[in-house]
Amino acid sequence: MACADNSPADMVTAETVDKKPNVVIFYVDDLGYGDLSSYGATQVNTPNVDALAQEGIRYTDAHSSAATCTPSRYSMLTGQYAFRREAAILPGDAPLIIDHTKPTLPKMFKRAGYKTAVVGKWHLGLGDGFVDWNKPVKPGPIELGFDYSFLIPATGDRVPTVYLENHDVVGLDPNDPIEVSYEKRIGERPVGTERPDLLKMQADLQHSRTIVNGISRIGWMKGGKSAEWKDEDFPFVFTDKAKQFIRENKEQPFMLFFPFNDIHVPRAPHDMFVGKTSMGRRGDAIVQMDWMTGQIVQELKAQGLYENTLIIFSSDNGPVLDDGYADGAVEMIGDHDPAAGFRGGKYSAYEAGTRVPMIVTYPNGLKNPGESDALISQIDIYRSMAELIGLDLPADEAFDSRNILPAFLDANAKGRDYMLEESFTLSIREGNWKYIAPFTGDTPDWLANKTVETGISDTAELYDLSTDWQEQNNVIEQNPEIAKRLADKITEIVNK
Ligand code: NG6
Ligand code: CA
Repeated sequence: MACADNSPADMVTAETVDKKPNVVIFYVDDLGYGDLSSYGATQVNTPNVDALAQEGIRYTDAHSSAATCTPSRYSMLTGQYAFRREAAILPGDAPLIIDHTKPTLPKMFKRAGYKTAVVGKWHLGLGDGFVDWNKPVKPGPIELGFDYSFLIPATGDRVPTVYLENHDVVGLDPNDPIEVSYEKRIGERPVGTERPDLLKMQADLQHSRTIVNGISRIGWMKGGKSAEWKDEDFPFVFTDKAKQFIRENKEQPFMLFFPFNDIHVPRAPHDMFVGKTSMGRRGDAIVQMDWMTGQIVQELKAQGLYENTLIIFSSDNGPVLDDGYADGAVEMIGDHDPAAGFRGGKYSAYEAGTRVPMIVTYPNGLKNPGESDALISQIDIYRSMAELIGLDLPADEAFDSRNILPAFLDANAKGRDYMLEESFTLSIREGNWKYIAPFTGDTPDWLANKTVETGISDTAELYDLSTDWQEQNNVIEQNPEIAKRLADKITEIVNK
């Protein structure tokens, strides 16, 4: 991309344009297709994200690769389907589920000379067996190819409720070591079941163990008092770390993966955002997430990096209202539809499980902004970004990922012709056909208490989204050949 004219001002531009683009991935947790004002929400305003949508490409058929967090993240960072690793939602003391001796998305960026960072929620496991939080915790993101990491080790609702910076728990007092258990109660801290009076919000049994910062969590934790986080500080802590990484690496290309805690439970937005919507904590957490996005985009602009940065904004799975805490999400929802009419939500094989907002901006490189209906899976970020930064990957690296870079740069370009979706079962899209494989396996006990429609059935389902985008009429009996073709396609992918 050289400049025709070489006046001094244009030379500067040419230099910036020739530098490889930075890549920033904003990854919201549990944000539904209908949760942004740029995707039709009216009860919540998301001006910062909407500005990205206005300027870049706004996708209407983009998908997380799974309907829950760990598998979606696994696929994004490895370019392989999570079922190959049987990656399901992980406990907070689980070992790292990505093989750190194999290629990963951050290692791929490093090969091209990038600095890489992850700032936010991890939930991919840490260590290689039992984790001693008082010693350097590894392997983890550093071993996977991130030069810098600042993390919530699992999720906001799981112990340990401490930050992990690179290999170490931040602010830990060696005289007050941390211990974590997912089996039995340990330590002196009160638990939710016994001390509901201490709680900011009541929780289901699973989330009623150790209380930290007035919020009961999944699992028990002992010690580590000086290292405890305060959930309300998240928006400042994480944006500060991200901004610092951007400033420190502005001279060379970088990749920043920014997985939010918001709008996952427990939702505990800072006072600055409380009451900003009529929807209570869940709505206010969306506003907080939008503010954080704006802060980081502003930093990119302040450093003169925005034009040459490709931003991907998306979510790890569909929406859920009640995910274990009585935080008013259900009662205060009003007319808001977090799934924008699509069936299901988080955990579900129906469309709302994985059809999420996705926005791409890249002022120096977008060929065509606007609305795109390309079929896209986040698993394709791996190979598409490799193409963007000029790497030719061996066939066995990220082998489930597809290079669909044109669809990331041009609102009129085509995406995938078919796409696998993971939930408790597997589904597949081919154009507007949606096939859901039958499922007879086990599901976690708590799933029965969720109001989400899982889409699980012991018989297969087929929907024609062109006439039935809400997946109401199973047309499998009328279309046996199509169902067979799609079932065979799943088998082919599974056996690849
Ligand atoms: C479930 C939790 C839920 C949430 C989810 C992970 C229970 C009853 N529910 O096990 O609250 O933490 O895991 O969400 O424990 S995800 O977005 O990270 O996949
Ligand atoms: Ca999630």
